Amino acid sequence: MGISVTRSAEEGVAIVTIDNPPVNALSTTVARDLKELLAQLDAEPTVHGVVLAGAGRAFVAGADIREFEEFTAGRKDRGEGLHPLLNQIENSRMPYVCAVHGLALGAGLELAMACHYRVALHGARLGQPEVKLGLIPGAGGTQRLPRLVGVVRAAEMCASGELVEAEQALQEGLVDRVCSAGLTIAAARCAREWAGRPGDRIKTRDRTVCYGEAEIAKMTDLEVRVERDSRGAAAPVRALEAVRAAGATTFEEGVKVEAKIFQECLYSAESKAGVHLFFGERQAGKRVDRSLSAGGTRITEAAVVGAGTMGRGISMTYVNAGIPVLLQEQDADVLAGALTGFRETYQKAVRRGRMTVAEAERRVGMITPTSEYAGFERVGIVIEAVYEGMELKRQVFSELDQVVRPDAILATNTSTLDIDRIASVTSRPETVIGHHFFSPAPVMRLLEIVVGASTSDMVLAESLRLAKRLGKVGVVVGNCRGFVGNRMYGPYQREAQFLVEEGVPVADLDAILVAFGMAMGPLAVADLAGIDVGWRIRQEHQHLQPANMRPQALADRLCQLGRFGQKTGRGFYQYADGGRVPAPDPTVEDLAYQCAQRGGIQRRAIEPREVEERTLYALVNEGARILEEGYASSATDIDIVYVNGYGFPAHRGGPMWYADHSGLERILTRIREFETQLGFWWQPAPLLERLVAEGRGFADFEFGQ
Ligand code: 3H9
Repeated sequence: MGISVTRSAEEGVAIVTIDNPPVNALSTTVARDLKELLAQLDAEPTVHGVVLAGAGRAFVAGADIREFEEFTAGRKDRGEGLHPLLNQIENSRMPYVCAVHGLALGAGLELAMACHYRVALHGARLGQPEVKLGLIPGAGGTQRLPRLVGVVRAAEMCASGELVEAEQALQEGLVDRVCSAGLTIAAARCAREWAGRPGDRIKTRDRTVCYGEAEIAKMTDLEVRVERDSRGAAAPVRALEAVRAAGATTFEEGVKVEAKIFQECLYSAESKAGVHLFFGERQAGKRVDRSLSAGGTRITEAAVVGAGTMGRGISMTYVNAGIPVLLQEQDADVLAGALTGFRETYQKAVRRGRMTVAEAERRVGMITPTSEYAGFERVGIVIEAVYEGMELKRQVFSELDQVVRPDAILATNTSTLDIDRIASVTSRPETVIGHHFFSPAPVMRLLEIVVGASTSDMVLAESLRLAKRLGKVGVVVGNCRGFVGNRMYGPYQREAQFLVEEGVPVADLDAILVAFGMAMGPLAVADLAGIDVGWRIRQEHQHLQPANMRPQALADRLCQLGRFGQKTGRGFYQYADGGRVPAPDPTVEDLAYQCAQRGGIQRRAIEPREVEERTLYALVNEGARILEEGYASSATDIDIVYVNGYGFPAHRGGPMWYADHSGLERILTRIREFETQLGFWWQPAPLLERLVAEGRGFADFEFGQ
């Protein structure tokens, strides 16, 4: 780690390179060293301009996130943060040119904006992603960005964490030049050129901000949108507050507003949850022997079996990552429908300006439809995505065993079935693994990687690399029914339905959980996924249910009436004309009443608090069992699954983090009460009891302890 200075061929220009692998995080040490070195350069009369650059794959990806906890725990002093460094640069006697390649994020962009000019390499991306960590920019970003791109655009960027490509940054005024090669040379030439024109140099802080009636009106609209979309997270709204100060007051005052909000965010539970998820995601990708995890994937072509919703989504996910796909489907109509679907999706991206026509055509061309297994001998991976039935999947796997090369990965997209039973029909169970994608596959970030009894470490390591290449968060889970996500979702869904039988109207129940921060309420999700799926599974596994288990009477009744959810226009809600907007249906409330009567269930007024506790503690209790049984490597992995695959609010850190921070003792007390009031299925998980007895949390637990 270090900061080096070289002299450019352009006379009088010093090139300062920040070298703090892997992404040049601007730690307090790097900032201090940089400040000292720049002061020395300032004092050198032969230096007339400085280029700031980053070594390796990025300019600077932000402040060092690892330090945040040290600041809040009082182990390290933040001092005035990065402001002295940035002020020194901005007030320098000579021009500073920032050479941006790869990424300029958070404090990296703030550093770049304190420079007098910015030259970016094609492909670079810039942004203020702090909100994803429950923070706002804290080194002048909310004040300098509006001075370069305008208040409204800056507000959008700071509230969403969106990154912009170099070319767009050029159009929007965030960078001054874009080059396709020779970045440092181009930046040094600029520095030389501008050193000779001191009158043209404007400090970013001195640029004017336009904040008239039009901007104020747009900011008001934006605030409404951000408030609605942030699902209870505070940071996006607070980022707007800071950006607004850029329009309403001086730079110095604006910086003070920003500093106050940044400090409040830094100490917030939301920021701690954000940092927990950030490092948790990185950790999740390392659940394999280190020696196997290095290197790139060897997969250059994939095959997908089944062109239903999941098969189509998975094919597009691969193609979007640059991996061509053979798509096998025996039903000619389904296959033709899939191809039409691909074209329409990519054409839509073209219409929205997200893709060129040529790129759309290229991507459609990367999917080769086939009714046979032709070409399967070439591919490095096959992902099976046929209908969820054990016998069908076993048949597909025994066929694949005959046609694919011995070292190819055989992945199943099953969401519940036993991987080992599927693997057992092949002659190479070590190559079989679960790749459980979530719908819509190109959008949802989660990939549950399900390890069977025979799955080899090589196949696991390759799967983790592949997940990253596909832009997914791969979480390794064990082979139990429903794996991590769906196994926990069962009790959550069950309690939601029981609560409706007990008197909570369907729309109220969903609204309570949406207010908590869930992306959708559980009953709207059930309608979206199809209520019949759970109904069929319950029928198939009836023999496994304890005789005295309370039935999911309402869901069963809805299915008996053919109300399967959105696809039939009616489920827990009703949907007008094949639409997707749920409207409350009084019939369902009547049915709930009848189910309660028949089951001897008492109807009563139920507080929102109980709705939250019953549903969320059901998740937590099952999560504790999964953890104790070793089907997840850590509580953090469960959190990553829930935030990325099930719409759990990121600002609450995931269900296990939420439980730890709500207090396990209180949760256990409530679970015991539910067991007494409602039934045996609320029996507390032994791990929960143990952790409470030992005064520990899920975060402290490691399997096998
Ligand atoms: C900020 O800047 C606040 C300021 O406004 C104000 C301050 C006063 N710090 O993700 P990867 C590590 S807040 C420390 O696997 P990729 C990461 O942990 C910050 N470490 O690679 C991992 O380590 P390891 C604003 C960091 O290519 C390694 O780098 N910035 C940081 O998939 C590789 O990471 C952000 O929020 C960091 N800032 O993605 C950006 N960044 O190998 C956060 C990365 O030991 N970072 N590491 O596991 C990212 O979004 C992604 O890591 C990035 C690379 C896109 C950069």
